[in-house]
Amino acid sequence: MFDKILIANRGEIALRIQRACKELGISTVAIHSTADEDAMHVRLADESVCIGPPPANKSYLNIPEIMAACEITGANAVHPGYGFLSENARFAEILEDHKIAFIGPSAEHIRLMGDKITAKDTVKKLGIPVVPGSDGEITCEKEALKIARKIGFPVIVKAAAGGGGRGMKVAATEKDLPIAISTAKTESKAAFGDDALYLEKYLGKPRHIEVQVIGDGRGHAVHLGERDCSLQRRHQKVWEEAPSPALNSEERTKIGNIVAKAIGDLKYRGAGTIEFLYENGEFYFIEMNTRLQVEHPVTEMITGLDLVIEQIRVAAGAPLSFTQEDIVLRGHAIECRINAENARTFMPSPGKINYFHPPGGLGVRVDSGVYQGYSIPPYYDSLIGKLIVHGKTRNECMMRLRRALSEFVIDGIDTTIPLFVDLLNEPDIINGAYDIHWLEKYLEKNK
Ligand code: MV4
Repeated sequence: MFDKILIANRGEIALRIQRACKELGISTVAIHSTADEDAMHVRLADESVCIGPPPANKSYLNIPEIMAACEITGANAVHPGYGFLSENARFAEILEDHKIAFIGPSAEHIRLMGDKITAKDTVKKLGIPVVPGSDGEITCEKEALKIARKIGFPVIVKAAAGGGGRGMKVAATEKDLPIAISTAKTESKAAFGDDALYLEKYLGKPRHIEVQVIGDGRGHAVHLGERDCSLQRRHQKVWEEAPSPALNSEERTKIGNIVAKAIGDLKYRGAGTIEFLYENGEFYFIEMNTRLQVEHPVTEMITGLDLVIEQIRVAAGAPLSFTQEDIVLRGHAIECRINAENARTFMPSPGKINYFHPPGGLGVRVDSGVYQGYSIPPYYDSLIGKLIVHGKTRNECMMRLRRALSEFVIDGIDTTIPLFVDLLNEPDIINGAYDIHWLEKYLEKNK
């Protein structure tokens, strides 16, 4: 097992990883920018290293500085958290070259899934259902049109280097296809330096349902059920819940077993998430994330597992401490992302927190890196915490969530807390009857 882990991240996730390290008796190294000298992740770490100025590309994305921090502290593993370097295959490779463990999958698996065309091709061959489409890169307009006619309009053009909603264009009819292709190509080249595109049938009203997996790198993998992340705004998740209100237990078991088998066959090591669109009772793979996700706590709440501890164990070469039969999904969990943003306009709201009172009680978890008196710097994303609530049933969970939100006080800055209070009064939310477009439509209606 590792004796010292460097955490290459900030905010709530850096604290989350430190907690797991402490429970395993592993000492922690925080890295931070000059903007984060007063951050909680720095205060709570055993050691800390300032690695650069505020902009992320000079600090949290600065690989040479992070390697130097590993060297001077003698860290023998790095946990990247989410965002920043968490899906950077080159970073995983450099660490490997320096005999420092990357707490995540192999560089090869990160690279494989980072290219959305090779990812889709790989999982399809492993038996995971995918969205009908081009079976690889589209190389000319004529060929694209032929495929589009075959699968039927509307179609969506996606960038191989994209993901998370970047570089996508919908073509409603034949005449829209050339423009969709050329703009997607130009945008993808500019954003990623890669203009490879692929084509898919456009699904109109799907849900976003993702399956959590963990593999030991030797062929054993288990699934930990799904999360429904359909409530998004501009490709940012806002509310996540497990289990999905849309699935029955047969569907859950079926897709879970397909995914676990595939990920085992890949000899995947670490935690991963297989993202699907779900429509009319069918699952369609879209992407795989090869990192810990923001919303992992809802899975922890219904499984009782500590996903970060399991990530650390498999990264150290240990087998999984459980089998599929050991996993029991219990009750219901919902996560609300608390952003330092205005709840109506979503304008960022950095600044000083004058008063901070988090909720507590049975079934309530708050993962946050902020504290009373802390000033949120303007340089990073606006997630300042997550409220995660567990209950025996979805209804109990929502009652508890209302109660927890009513206790939560954050003064001095705007937060997204009032949005969740409103959402919990919406019949569609109460009934779990929402798709990926529901939230944007709701926000448009209630402007
Ligand atoms: C789609 C789609 C409809 N049909 N693919 C957006 C993010 C990226 N991960 C995939 N995305 C989509 N892919 C097909 N074939 C609609 C979306 C999409 C979406 C997906 C999940 C959650 C929110 C979304 C919002 C708009 C579009």
